[in-house]
Amino acid sequence: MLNPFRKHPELIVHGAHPLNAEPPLPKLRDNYLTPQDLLYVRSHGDLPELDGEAHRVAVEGRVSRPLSLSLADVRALPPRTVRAVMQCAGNRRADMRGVRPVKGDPWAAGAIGCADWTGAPLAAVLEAAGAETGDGLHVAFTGADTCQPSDGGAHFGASIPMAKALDLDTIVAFAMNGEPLAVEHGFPLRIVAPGWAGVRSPKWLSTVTVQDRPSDAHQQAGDYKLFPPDMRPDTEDLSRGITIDAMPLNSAITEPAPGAEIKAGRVAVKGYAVATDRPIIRVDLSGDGGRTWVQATNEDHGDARWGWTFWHGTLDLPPGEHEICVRAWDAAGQTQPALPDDTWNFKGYLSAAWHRVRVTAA
Ligand SMILES: Nc1nc2c(c(=O)[nH]1)N[C@H]1C(S)=C(S)[C@@H](COP(=O)(O)O)O[C@H]1N2
Ligand SMILES: [Mo]
Repeated sequence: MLNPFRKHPELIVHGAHPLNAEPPLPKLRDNYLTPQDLLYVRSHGDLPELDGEAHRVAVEGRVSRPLSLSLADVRALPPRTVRAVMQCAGNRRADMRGVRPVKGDPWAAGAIGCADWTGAPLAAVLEAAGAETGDGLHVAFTGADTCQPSDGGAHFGASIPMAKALDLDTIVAFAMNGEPLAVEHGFPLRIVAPGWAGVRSPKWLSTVTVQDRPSDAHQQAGDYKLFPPDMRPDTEDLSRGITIDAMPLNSAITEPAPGAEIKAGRVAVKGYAVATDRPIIRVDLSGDGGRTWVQATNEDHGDARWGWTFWHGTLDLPPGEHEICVRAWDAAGQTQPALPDDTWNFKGYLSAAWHRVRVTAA
């Protein structure tokens, strides 16, 4: 079913139309840079198959020279490669379902990946268009896809504030790990807004508009908001929602798998941790639900401001049932909440409590 889009056959498919799928966690942990066929796919509508030569991106709004850019035009600008995590605001939502029901697909911890993205800085595109760049302005994007009626029905749209747009690491990307973007990842051009929820990185980019307010599109104005814990679908009040931009500190166990039956003794545990633009300074592992902890080993990947950290460790587990937990710490000394209850919200966003995996040792 995934073959037309060359995705890995082992992806876990949450829905085929629109296509939403994530890789199995051990596979995700095999490569520091996620191969494109393993990157999760989050879509709200169709997957447009655009013509790489004919497609144009309109750059308009508060600009003195409106542009109609081809892929070749973007490739002609000085290229920039940014190592960055792409992560859905709904990553790990499944963990919140145990607290109370949540809306949306039950993503496990695989709605994330890390890649070398190559493109032109969005700032260079804005400069070529003679864009106004004052504080308070926003850069709004639309994609060529049409969202499901439940997702607003119109073209996908989102925006970022001007300061994020001018960060040289925010790019109009045409390649992932040196390969052209695949159809499902936005061919020919997408935005990569590093460290921010994936929704701020529109795929199949078709318009870039400089304006004095955030995008009116459903994905910006009516969705991807963090609501307070007392709110329910029938009391939804957009004015009490916080726009989700930067992603929180998070970590996950990729091995062993939930429910695994393992040999008692020294048990190898592996996973990832991520903290937007802060380094991960430590990762702790517990084999007893968080009563006692040991330190994991962070693997060295060089300095990548927007990258993730792979870690591994061992736990001594006697025969019996165990709850393995992980928690990461960032360079500001912050760590994750213990329970999904601590941050539960009815849309299941920013699920970042200690990741817990129950195993049986024999
Ligand atoms: N045009 C368009 N861009 C989009 C989306 C979409 O449905 N349409 N989904 C967004 C969301 S919510 C996420 S998490 C990322 C997912 O990117 P990926 O599918 O390449 O992993 O794309 C974002 N950009
Ligand atoms: Mo997302």
